[in-house]
Amino acid sequence: MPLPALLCLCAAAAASTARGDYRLAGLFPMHSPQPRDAPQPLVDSCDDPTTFKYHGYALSQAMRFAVEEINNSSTLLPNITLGYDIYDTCSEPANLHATLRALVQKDGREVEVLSTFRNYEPQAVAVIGPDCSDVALTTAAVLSVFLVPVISYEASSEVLSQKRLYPSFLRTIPSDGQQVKAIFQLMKNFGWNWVALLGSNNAYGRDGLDALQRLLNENNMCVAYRGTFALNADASSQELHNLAAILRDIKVNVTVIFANRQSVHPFFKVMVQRNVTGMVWVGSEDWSLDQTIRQIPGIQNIGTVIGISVEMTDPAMVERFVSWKAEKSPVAEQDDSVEGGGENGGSAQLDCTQRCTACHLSASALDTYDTQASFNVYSAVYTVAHGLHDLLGCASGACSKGTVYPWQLLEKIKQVNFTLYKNPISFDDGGDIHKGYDIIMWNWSSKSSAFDVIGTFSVNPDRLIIDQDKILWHTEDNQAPTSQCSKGCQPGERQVQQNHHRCCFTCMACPPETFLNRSDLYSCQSCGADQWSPVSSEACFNRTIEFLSWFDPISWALLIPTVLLLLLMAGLAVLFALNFSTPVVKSAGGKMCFFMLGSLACSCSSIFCYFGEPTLHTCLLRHPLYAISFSIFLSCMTTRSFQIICIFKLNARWPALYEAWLRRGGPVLFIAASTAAQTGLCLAVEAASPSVPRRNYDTWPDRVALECGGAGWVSATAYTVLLSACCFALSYAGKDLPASYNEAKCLTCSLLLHLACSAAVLCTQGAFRGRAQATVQVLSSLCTLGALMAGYFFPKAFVILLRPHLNTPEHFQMAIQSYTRRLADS
Ligand SMILES: *[C@@H]1O[C@H](CO)[C@@H](O)[C@H](O)[C@H]1NC(C)=O
Ligand SMILES: *[C@@H]1O[C@H](CO)[C@@H](O)[C@H](O)[C@H]1NC(C)=O
Ligand SMILES: *[C@@H]1O[C@H](CO)[C@@H](O)[C@H](O)[C@H]1NC(C)=O
Ligand SMILES: *[C@@H]1O[C@H](CO)[C@@H](O)[C@H](O)[C@H]1NC(C)=O
Ligand SMILES: *[C@@H]1O[C@H](CO)[C@@H](O)[C@H](O)[C@H]1NC(C)=O
Ligand SMILES: *[C@@H]1O[C@H](CO)[C@@H](O)[C@H](O)[C@H]1NC(C)=O
Ligand SMILES: *[C@@H]1O[C@H](CO)[C@@H](O)[C@H](O)[C@H]1NC(C)=O
Ligand SMILES: *[C@@H]1O[C@H](CO)[C@@H](O)[C@H](O)[C@H]1NC(C)=O
Ligand SMILES: CC(=O)N[C@H]1CO[C@H](CO)[C@@H](O)[C@@H]1O
Repeated sequence: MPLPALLCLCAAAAASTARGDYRLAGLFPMHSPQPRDAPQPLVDSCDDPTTFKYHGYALSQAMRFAVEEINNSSTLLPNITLGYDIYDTCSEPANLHATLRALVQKDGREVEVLSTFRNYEPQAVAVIGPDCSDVALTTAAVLSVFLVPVISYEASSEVLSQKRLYPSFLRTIPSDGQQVKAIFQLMKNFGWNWVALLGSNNAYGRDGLDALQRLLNENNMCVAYRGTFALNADASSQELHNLAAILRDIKVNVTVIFANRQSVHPFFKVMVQRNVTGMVWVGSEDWSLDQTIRQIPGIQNIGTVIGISVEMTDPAMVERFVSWKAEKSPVAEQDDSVEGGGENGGSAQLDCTQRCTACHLSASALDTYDTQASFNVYSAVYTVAHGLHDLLGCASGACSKGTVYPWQLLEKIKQVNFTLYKNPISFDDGGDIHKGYDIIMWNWSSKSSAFDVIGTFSVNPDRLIIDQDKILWHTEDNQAPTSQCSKGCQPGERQVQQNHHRCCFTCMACPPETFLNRSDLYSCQSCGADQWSPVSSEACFNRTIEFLSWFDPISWALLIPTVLLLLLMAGLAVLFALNFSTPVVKSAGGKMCFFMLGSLACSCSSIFCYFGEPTLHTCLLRHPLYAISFSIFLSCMTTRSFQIICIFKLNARWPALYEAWLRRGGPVLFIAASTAAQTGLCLAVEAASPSVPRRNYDTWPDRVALECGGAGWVSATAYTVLLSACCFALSYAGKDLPASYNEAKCLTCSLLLHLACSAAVLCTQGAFRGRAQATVQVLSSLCTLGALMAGYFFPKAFVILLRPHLNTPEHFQMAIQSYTRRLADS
């Protein structure tokens, strides 16, 4: 008779008791609750031996083992003995009853409701248990009034971490908050973002699913379906068959089941019946190690089962536990159990004996789940012992054995930090043990070791490590299945959500000038002003900055003729100075020649403003400088042509007019007036539309052109064109004058070239931007200036240098005489 008969009796009395200096209460479910036809006043729903639960029984033994070990220890609580009361909490009322019994006062008085429980001394200094979250909520709430430490070994619901509500609750199983994080990391690891969530309809399942759904939603993963199933459903339940149909319809490849083992069993039976196959099932810690589910016939076809389980226990503890249990004689156990015997008569004893022949603790009878939970119980007892050890001042060598109030013990327990079989034991502020998980997988090809550890999840900091090689997927190619509502988009494509699920979307390329920032896959962001991007881009690129740089080869090609032209002007000036008294220079204008050359040089030097990055100065200078000095030159030309016409043609008819023109300083006035007009024009236009440096983004997508704004030069050019036309008209009027005074042919060419250049610049104004625009303008200026030089000054220089005999007063005299003769003849 390996099992003491009293163990099968129910909660009206403690199932098992041992005295000691300080007592612990243990709450373990050793029977399943039985439905009753009518409510009965007595809490006796646990006495049916056919509903015996081996798991709870094994846990109660782990508590006894731990207490005995501590009693035997000479270092932990020396000379102090711990006692225990173990209760069978097979139903919620039984659990509450046991909780209240633990609160009976030490001197035997019943539970009192006092205004303060500071000096309240209950029988139990601490409570180990209860098992599941639903009943733990009650116990934790009741005990929080008395601040009696309650350390659960299996209640994992996240709500219990709220110390505001359950100040005296601690646990040696990680909170579901951690488990949910582990499941989430698992989903993320395999890229599953379209999953179904199912749970049992109790606090464990509902709270777990709530937390998981919240975490998934926050991370843009989607729950295709969420459902719960009843705790007491069986394989014929319509609810489960409906769930099977739904799972087939929604076509997810991954289903998370957050449920307790009792309800998962019928669920998988139905899944097997309804041929739901080829899916990944992710199991919560409560059922993922369950052998009975693993042994449902035909379950191998459901696909891959990956589960979360509390970290594996050191086998050394299990071995010691089992060998302790084996050497424990039944008689000794009978002696341990003193209270509550005999109340239920012989029949229960007989049933228990029959039932519990199979209850003998052995390594093979304990499955992984039992050993893990046993270790949790074992650590819970040790936690209390370490707290007491600290409270009683045992560290000094002798323990005080004084009165212990539960709230004092609670404070000490929260601070414990010790190592048990290589497992560090300490608690966080929520009363949760610092502990990680193993990720396990059901190995269909093995019978004995049905679960393979394929990874671990360590907490604080959270880290998931998966050994991909160990995983055996149900898929043919042994590749991880996908579970996504929509396949990911190509790089640079944004997601356009199709329904209320963020995971279901179509893809749309980001237009040019925008890019997709990977931190927001749903919208394209625009690039900065100095950046560009092609279509479907994930980044912006800097635009190339474009302007006519000094170091550009084209610049050299333009600068060399400019400099040559300037040198030529200087050379001409020198040549004219040396031959200042010759008639050619005189006829060309005398002193005015230098003025003309100077203004041409000014125009020419405006070309330098086109090189380099445009600045405010160069932009403001380039057109006015050119236009004004070029107008000066043209005005001079016009005056000179007019004077020659006067001398030869008008002087004869109206000599007074010419006299007055000369006396009143006509030439100077005209030049000044014309220059002032041009200057005024330039100023007005600059004021209206200032030519300041600006960045042109519109011409090219990938380049930014640095230019000078404003369109003032058009009117300035128009004015010079007008002047040229006058000039041309006057020189044309003198086409029959002596050759030395006759510039008509050369000037016609030059002025026509000027007009052509101006027209070309005007016409191509829109076509060329940036560097090309500057080049065209420089080229046009160069042509115009070169042409005028060639048309006006070169013939004079030619005569001075190569035809000296034509450059004599005699020759000029002759030419004029022959002209007047011809005039008189005609
Ligand atoms: C406690 O000590 C007794 C006697 O020394 C021994 O029989 C028993 O196995 C010990 N218990 C544990 C749990 O070590
Ligand atoms: C499941 O499959 C078996 C054999 O393939 C078939 O006999 C049975 O009718 C199927 N059950 C359902 C519910 O589809
Ligand atoms: C334990 O008690 C025994 C006898 O009562 C005594 O000899 C021993 O010194 C005590 N040990 C400690 C650590 O108090
Ligand atoms: C427990 O103690 C160890 C060393 O003794 C220390 O490293 C660890 O941080 C402590 N843990 C807690 C939670 O205080
Ligand atoms: C699954 O079990 C078989 C048989 O026991 C074993 O050979 C195999 O190594 C196991 N697979 C893994 C990944 O551990
Ligand atoms: C489920 O897996 C199948 C086969 O691997 C695949 O074709 C299908 O797209 C997957 N479904 C989802 C939602 O990812
Ligand atoms: C993308 O967005 C994140 C967060 O808004 C920001 O820190 C990051 O700099 C952005 N990346 C680019 C390339 O703009
Ligand atoms: C783009 O330009 C910014 C500022 O103008 C500069 O800091 C950055 O380094 C440039 N990026 C590249 C890739 O050249
Ligand atoms: C419950 C239990 O094991 N009690 C024992 C504690 O240790 C003392 C002395 O070692 C024993 O006398 C108790 O029976």
